[in-house]
Amino acid sequence: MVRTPRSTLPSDPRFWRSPLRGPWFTSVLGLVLLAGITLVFATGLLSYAAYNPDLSPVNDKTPDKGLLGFYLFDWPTDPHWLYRLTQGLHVTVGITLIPVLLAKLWSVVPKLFALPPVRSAAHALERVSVLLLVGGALFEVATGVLNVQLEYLFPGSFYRLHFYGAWVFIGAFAVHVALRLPQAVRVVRERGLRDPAADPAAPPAPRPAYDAGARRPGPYGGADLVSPDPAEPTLSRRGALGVVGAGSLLLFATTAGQSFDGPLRRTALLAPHGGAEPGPGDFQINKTAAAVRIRRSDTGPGWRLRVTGPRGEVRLSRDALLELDLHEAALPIACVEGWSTSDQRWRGVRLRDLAALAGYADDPPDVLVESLQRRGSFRRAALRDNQVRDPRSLLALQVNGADLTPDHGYPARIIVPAAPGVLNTKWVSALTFGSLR
Ligand SMILES: Nc1nc2c(c(=O)[nH]1)N[C@H]1C(S)=C(S)[C@@H](COP(=O)(O)O)O[C@H]1N2
Ligand SMILES: [Mo]
Repeated sequence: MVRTPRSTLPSDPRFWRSPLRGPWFTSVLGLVLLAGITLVFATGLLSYAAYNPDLSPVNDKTPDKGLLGFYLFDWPTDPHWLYRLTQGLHVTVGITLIPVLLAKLWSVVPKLFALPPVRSAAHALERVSVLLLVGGALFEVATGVLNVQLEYLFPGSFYRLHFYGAWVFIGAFAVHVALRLPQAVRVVRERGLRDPAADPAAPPAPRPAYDAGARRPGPYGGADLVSPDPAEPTLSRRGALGVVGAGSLLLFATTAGQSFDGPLRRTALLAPHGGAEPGPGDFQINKTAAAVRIRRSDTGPGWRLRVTGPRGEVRLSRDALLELDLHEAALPIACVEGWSTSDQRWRGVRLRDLAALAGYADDPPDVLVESLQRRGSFRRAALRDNQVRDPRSLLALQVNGADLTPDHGYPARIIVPAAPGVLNTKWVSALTFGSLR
């Protein structure tokens, strides 16, 4: 056999010599991504709905979303661990998919350089959609990971970037799936999860001829990714999938612990948030009182809770609140960043009892919650009537048998079943019932 001289131009298919590339490898990775990305997108949409963005501008980070809010619904309060599950999946599965995404991109990278760059109008459209697909995927991973790791990197703008980026990405993803799914399913159906190249009894796969005339464009104009001049394999395709899987497993194992307490949490090396404090408040802290400049004088004996409704305003000291009917609820904190706690034993005044104080005896309405925190995001949040009505929704004064610690929101904080941590306002100073109707 006459060896052609090695090519140095990436536009030449012979430049790409890895024997791993081929439709089987790309199809298996593609099918894994199809399942995983669908889950990550769906849980991402749920996360947005869980913020109650349609209830009040204080909750909505993307007020210009227009039709993209078509699916919003009233986020339920049952099961009480709902957001813990959906957001834990969103972040953990998203991170676990990173090696699969990178391997998939690597497997198709020769197409990026294929010549001619545009063969037809349809091909041009397809290339634009692939640009949005790849760019969108990398953008969503980057903004998501950076938000978890360095939450101050995009003050306020993370939600906009990640939300609109997700819609651009998913549009391109839908087009891509429609074009490629039949082929991927066929390849994996025909060959199963066993790479035929690894099976000595299998007939040799047909080698595409790469002289320009004989090069048949595939159904979408691309060559079939198999190197015409492969290097000696050092790893089988299944072995390569194993390496990708091991990478994913490593990320999973160093992320998933953030959804659990105890020793498991210490395995969450990639989830840097929330130092716990010793004692009854021994669970994650998102932002400390010092970090958001809560002053001791703000939370001392002079603190009053303002409860407002049609009857006007009531002011209550902490002692006065402790005189009211106190109730317990076992509820977790579940943050948008993916970490969560197990159920903690909260004790405090029911929101619906406070609504009654404000003049809504039978039919508690929405409420605007304000913190005494002066700067920064999440110092105000709106809760929907179904959340106010739930008997487990509390203005908590104590947790796990002791007063709240300053970092967990002393003198009083909100805790609502199934809601994202963002709605569990700490250092509460005012509740305004019915203002959002
Ligand atoms: N006032 C105020 N309340 C707040 C926040 C905040 O920044 N300011 N952060 C929220 C977020 S994002 C989360 S996840 C929870 C975390 O509660 P924890 O620190 O007690 O675990 O508090 C919520 N309450
Ligand atoms: Mo959070």
